[in-house]
Amino acid sequence: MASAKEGPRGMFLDGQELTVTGREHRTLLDPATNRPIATVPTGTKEDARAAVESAAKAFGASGWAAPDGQKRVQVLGRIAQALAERWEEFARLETLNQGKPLRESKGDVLYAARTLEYYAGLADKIQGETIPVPGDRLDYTLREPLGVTVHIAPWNYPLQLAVRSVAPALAAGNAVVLKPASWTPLTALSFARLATECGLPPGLLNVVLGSGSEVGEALVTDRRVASVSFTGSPGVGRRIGELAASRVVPVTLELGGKGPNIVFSDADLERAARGVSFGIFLNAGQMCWAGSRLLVQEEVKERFLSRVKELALKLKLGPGLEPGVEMGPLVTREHRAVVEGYVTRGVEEGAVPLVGGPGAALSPGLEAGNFLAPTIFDAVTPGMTIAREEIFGPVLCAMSFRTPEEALALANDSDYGLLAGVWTRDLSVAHRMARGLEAGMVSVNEYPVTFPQTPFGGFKQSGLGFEQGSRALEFYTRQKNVNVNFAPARPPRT
Ligand code: TAP
Repeated sequence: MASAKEGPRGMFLDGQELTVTGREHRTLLDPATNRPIATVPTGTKEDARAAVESAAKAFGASGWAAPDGQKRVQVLGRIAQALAERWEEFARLETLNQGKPLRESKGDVLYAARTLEYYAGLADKIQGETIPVPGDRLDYTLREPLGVTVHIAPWNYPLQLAVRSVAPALAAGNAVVLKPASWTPLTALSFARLATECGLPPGLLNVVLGSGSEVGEALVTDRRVASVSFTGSPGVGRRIGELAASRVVPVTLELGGKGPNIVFSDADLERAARGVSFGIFLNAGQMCWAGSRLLVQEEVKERFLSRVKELALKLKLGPGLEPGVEMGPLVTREHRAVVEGYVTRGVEEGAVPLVGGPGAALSPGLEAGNFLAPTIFDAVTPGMTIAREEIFGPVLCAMSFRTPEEALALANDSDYGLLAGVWTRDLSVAHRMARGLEAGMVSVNEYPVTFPQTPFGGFKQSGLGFEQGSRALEFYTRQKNVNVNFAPARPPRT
């Protein structure tokens, strides 16, 4: 079990965690108390280069990329099973480092295990096709791994989002370098150790630590790196996209969101209220796919909001490791200050807090942590900053609409397009909304939801490409066309 303190940890290179002394370190803090929990070395460009070197060597020498994929099926399957069995250790570590309630961390760990299991099952099914062409020819395609793939992960789902792209990359036969977010590297390090114990050859999964601007950019610009999978903020995503474009390597960008959760008056309103509350207060709202804009049909708005308000007031805030806690702290003091800034801005621009708001009181005992009361704003208009920008905290912005057309126009009036929710009993409305919504994912009568086998990605500023699902494997392979002329040899000219 993870203790309340982890002590020094190191980078994971070439199959080993290297705890070294005499280097610059970062002290990680428990978001619930701001007490130190572990130290990790601050990586440099040289560390990034060493991680890529380790991956490049392993890609060439380990036999991992063998076309039949049998070893990959077996090893990834073992990792999936071990992670599921050891969920508690990983969940406790995630909560200690990131702050979310233990039951959410448990869900994240089991989701990661299921993702590994899913891609283990596909690792020996990566195949090309034969293409009919004229004459005595056989034309076929091969799908080959790319080589060294880089994965840059955020802090809101540290393990789950790292595994989401690492699993298909490994399943396709690549060697991986993972850079977790600087504040939340612990589960990624433990995962790399677990994978090695389960038989993953050394060098196939390297975890390099350090700042995005130094280590992240050194990885993206390394000429041995064949692809970049990035999950994080739109600004950094654009920068990574530019760097990757200058080297002509493929990228997936999973960026932000401003999810509309649209409630029609005919919906099961109790179920919808619970879904809306879950969709914004889960993970203290630190989710790209948070349902942060509530659009509710005018005739039920007052009744509906009062129920969501009741649910918000009942949420038990506290340290994620305490039993019964439903909402944990925000990840860092700095991030809490950003979210508080949005709450203040909301009031300045004329929104009305129904719950929470600037300086909202917290239960005694929570002062030392990064806790923030859930906030619900009414009287929000589409032009307000809180209606347009991603807040990444427990802040719900409510607006109303009269007709499905008006709901669509409001929902689509955003730079983002990740997940949109629709709550109705009318199938015709549900499908028409699903067609009209400018979002990479639409969920009807539950929010949020995704599975390892379904694509996850956004439109507009929410990203480029997608993760998850069987077709995500295509991103981690390259296609080669082979043409064979088998026409009989002509008799030699005399
Ligand atoms: P970012 O600041 O963008 O950080 C994400 C990762 O990128 C971290 O590992 C970070 O390292 C690294 N990074 C920062 N600058 C970099 C650079 N110049 N080059 C290469 N890497 C760099 O995001 P965040 O604050 O951790 O996460 C919040 C944002 O992520 C939100 O906008 C949210 O919507 C988005 N997000 C999106 C999704 C999906 S699936 N669309 C999922 C989760 C989060 P450091 O930690 O060292 O800065």
